[in-house]
Amino acid sequence: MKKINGARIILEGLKRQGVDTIFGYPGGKVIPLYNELYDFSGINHILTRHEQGAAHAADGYARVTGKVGVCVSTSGPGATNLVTGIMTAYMDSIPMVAITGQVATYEIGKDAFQESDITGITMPVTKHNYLVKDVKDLPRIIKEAFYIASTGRPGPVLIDIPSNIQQAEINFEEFEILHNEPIRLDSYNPNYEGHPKQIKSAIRMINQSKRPVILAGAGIIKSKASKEFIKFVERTNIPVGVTLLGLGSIPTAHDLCLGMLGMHGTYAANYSVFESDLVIAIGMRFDDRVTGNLETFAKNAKVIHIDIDPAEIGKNKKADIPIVGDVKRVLVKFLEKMPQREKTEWNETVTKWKNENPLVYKNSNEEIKPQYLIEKISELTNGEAIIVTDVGQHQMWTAQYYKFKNPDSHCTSGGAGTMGYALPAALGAKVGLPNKPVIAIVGDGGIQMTSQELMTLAHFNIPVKVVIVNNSYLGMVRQWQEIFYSNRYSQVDLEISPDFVKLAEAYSLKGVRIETPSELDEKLNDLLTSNEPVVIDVKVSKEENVLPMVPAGGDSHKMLGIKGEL
Ligand SMILES: Cc1ncc(C[n+]2csc(CCOP(=O)(O)OP(=O)(O)O)c2C)c(N)n1
Repeated sequence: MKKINGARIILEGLKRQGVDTIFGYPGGKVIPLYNELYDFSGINHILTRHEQGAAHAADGYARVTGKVGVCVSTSGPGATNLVTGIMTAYMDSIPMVAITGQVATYEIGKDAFQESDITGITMPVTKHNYLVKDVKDLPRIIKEAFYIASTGRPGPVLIDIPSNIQQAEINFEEFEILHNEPIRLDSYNPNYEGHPKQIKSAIRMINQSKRPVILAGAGIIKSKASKEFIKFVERTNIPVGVTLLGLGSIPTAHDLCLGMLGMHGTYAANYSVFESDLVIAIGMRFDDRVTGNLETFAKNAKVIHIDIDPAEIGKNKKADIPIVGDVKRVLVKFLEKMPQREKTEWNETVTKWKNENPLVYKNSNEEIKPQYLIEKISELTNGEAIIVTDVGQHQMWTAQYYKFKNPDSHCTSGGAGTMGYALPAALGAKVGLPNKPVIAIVGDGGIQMTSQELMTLAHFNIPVKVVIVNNSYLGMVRQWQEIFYSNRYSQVDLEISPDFVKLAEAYSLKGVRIETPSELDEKLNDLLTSNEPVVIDVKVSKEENVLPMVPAGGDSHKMLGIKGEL
C-alpha cells in the first residue's frame, strides 16, 4: 500500500494550498522535509542566507501577491531567527505560514540539542500557532493554518513539526481522507459584512458633517478595495489622509489626496484631521505614529471606524459608529446607498492648506539631497514600481516623495519598524511578481543588517535594484539626537562602513556609486531599467532631516519644520 510521510504531507499540503514558492534554510530538524523536497515537483525553494531573510522574503512575497507567504527553518536558532520576521508580519497583518522543525516529540522538554519552545516564543506575535504531535493531524493543521493566515484580519501562523512526525508514515488513502475533511473552527468566525444599520447611520452622519476627512489605511489594500475606495472618495468629495501602510490605496496625486498622515505627514493631512468634525477611518488602527497625542487628535470629530478586526474598534480612539467588516464589502454597500455629495467650502479650505504647505526641501547642485533621489526614482518609474523600504529617514522620504499610483506597490515595516527588512522583502516581492520592477530603498545602516541576502539575489539572479541612501549615519536616530537631545550624536556615526560597491562585487553583483546630482541624472535611469540585480550606493547629504515632524506623543497639528526647515 502506498505510504506518505509527514514531510511529504507538508509539501503536498502546501501544493494543494496553491503554494509554488517557499523561502527557507535547512538544518537538522527539517532534514526529513528537505529530503522530500529534493525530488518534489511544483514547489520552488529559495535558499536565503539567514532565516530572518526567509521570513521577510515571505512577507514581501505576500504583500505584493496577496497570497500567503511561506518560510521554513530548522528548530532552535533557526526558528528564533524567524521571530523578527514573524513579528514584523504580525504587526502589519501579513498572511504568512512559518514552518519550523522541532526536536522529536519524545525529546521535547529535555533541553535537547537545538530545542526551543518556538510556539511559546511566538505566541504573542502569531495569529495562531501549532505544535504537531500526531502525523494524522498534519493535513488538517496545514489547511487550517492557511485559512487562518489569510482570512479575517490576515496574520502569520506558525506550525512547529517535530522531526519524528516528519518521518512518521500513514497510508496515502488515509492522507486523502484526512485532507478532504472540511475545516471546522467553531470559535473563529470573521465578520465580513458590515451591519446595514450601522452603514445607514454612517451615511446620515456623513451627510450631516461639515468638515469630514477620511483616514485611509492598509485594510483598503488588503481587501483589494482600492477601486471601490476611490469611487467612495469621489462620490463623497471628502479629502483623504493616508497612513504609511495605506499609501497606494489612492494615487498620491489624486486631487482629494492630502498625502501621508502622522509623524512625518503633510500639514494638510494632519491639520484637516485636527479641524475636522468627522473622521472616517477605513482599515486603519489609529497607530500612535498617526495620532500623536490621542487627547488632541481629531478632538472635535465624531468617528466612523470601519475595520475587519473588532479588537481594533475603540482600542485607541473611541468610535461613534463602528462598522466591523471587510472594507471592500462595506464600501460596496456604502456605494449602493451613498448619494453624490458636492464639494463644499471645507474642500476649498483644505485645498488651500494643501497648496500653501506642500512638502518642501532645499535642493542643491553640489550634493544629492535624499528627497531629490526619491523624486527622481518616482519620476523614472512613473510611480508604478514596487517600492520596498527599510526603516529610517529614507523610509519616510520615500513615503513623502514617491508618488504611488497603485495599491500593492509599497512594502515597508510599518508597525514593527524592522531595520533589515527591505533587501529580503524586495527579494520576495520580485520572486512573487517577476515582471514588475522592484526597488529596495535602504539606509547604510539597514543594509548592513541583512546584506547577506545580496548572495540570494546573485544565486537566483533576482533583478532587484538596491538603492542605498547613504548618509553615513543612522540617520533617523541622528535626527532625533539633533532635535531632541541637543546635537549629542551618540553611536550613530557610520562613516566606517564597508565599500558597498566592493561588497556587491564580492557577492558577484554589479555595484555602482553615485556621488553628485549630475551623475544621478545621468546614470539612474539605465541602472533602474537594466535586467540584472544591482547595488547603487548613493552618497546623499549627511545631515538632512525628515520634515515636517510631529514630536513623539505631540499634538499632531503642531508640526515642526512645515517650511522644510527647523
Ligand atoms: C532592528 C532595528 N534596530 C534598531 C532600530 C532603531 N532605528 C530606527 S531608524 C534607525 C536608523 C536607520 O539608519 P539607516 O539604516 O542608515 O537609515 P537612515 O535613517 O539613515 O535613512 C535605527 C537605528 C530599528 N528600527 N530596527
